[in-house]
Amino acid sequence: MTRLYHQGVLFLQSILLFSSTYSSLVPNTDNCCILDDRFGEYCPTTCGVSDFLNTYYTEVDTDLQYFEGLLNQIRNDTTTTTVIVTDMQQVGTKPQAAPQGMKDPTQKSRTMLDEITRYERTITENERIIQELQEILNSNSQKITLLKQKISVLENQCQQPCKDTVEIQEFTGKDCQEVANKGARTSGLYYVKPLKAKQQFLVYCEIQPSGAAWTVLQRRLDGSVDFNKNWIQYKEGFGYLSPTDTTEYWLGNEKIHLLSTQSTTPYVLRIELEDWSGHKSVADYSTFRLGAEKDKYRLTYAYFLGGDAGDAFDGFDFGDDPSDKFYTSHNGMQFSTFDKDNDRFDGNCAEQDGSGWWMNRCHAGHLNGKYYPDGTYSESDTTGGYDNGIIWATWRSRWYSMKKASMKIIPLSRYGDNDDQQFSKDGKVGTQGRGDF
Ligand SMILES: [Ca+2]
Repeated sequence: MTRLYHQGVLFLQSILLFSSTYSSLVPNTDNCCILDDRFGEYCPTTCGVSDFLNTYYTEVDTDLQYFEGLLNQIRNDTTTTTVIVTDMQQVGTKPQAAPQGMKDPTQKSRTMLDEITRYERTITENERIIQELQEILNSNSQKITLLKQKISVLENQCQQPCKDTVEIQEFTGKDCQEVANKGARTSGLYYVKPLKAKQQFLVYCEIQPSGAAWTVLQRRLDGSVDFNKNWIQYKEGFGYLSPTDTTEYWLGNEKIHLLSTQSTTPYVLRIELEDWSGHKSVADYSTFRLGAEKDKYRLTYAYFLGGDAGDAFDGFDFGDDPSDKFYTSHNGMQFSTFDKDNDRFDGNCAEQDGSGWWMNRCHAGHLNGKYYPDGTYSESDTTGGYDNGIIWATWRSRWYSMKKASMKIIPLSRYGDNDDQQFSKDGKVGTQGRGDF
């Protein structure tokens, strides 16, 4: 189209030149600028030119309109091209804004990308959780396997006949002495049934080679049992009996009552002590009896037989008050626990000292007290500043707690058969201790 446009322009220029240079009737190259066969053999006159123009007017007008159309088209194309070039330049220099029609799809794409990213994160997190759960599952599976193995072992054990691991001797009697009288010669656990007892119960019998047999009522040796118990617990007994007598316990006030009052034959009570240096001592009391519960398990005995531990049950003069000895004696005292105050004190001795005992106001001998390793203790070690250890004031200070202590009884008739009497006949009493109540 560009070539046709130029041809049209040259043609118009030729016509205009011809009109302005017409001057002669004889056409030649000098006077006729246009020698065109369409004008014949003459130079075209004004009319000729007019006819010529009229003849070609329609054609020329058509051509002109055609050329005008071409020009408009070229102009539009040029404008479009300019816009495209400008846009391309802008694209080269800065981000091209999305056409209006592209905004929604782009926004949708971005939203979709955000969603995809979010889902990817969720998937990653879930994969991590799944891995953790898998590890827990594996751990639990291992535990289950171990438990199944243990169950299998236990099932095999359960299919075997039940066997008591604690050896209980076959002999029985109303007390350990009767057990020994029937032939028992081995110390250990025996069932006894005092005359008034409704049922038999287990005790540790300490049987001497001579056949004399002690029934053990109480034992302290390592502090493994808490002796701060209530009335019912002291009544029924607590702690643990063992075939080797290596555990701590209180046999129980009701059992002690049944044992000690079952016949006219009096019992001897022996107190055995050991300090933290390994020194041992005893204190024996004749005709020991423990009253019934209705009399609050009252302690009575006839007299002090002897023993190098001294007669702490008779009280001790601590030097604080002239009445010390009277108010720390134990013969005739009822039993007290923190929940049953039967003492002679305005306060509650059992509660203050954390034990059950035949409290007066309060004590000179106190074998159910708190266990203090190494023995020596002080007011600052206690609650309220009370001497609450395992005390025997006629042998050691009130601020010295025994390493071991025990209480046991034997019929007076067999008392002389003891193989291990540890005191002289005059029952020499130690005086190094000081205590209070
Ligand atoms: Ca009281």
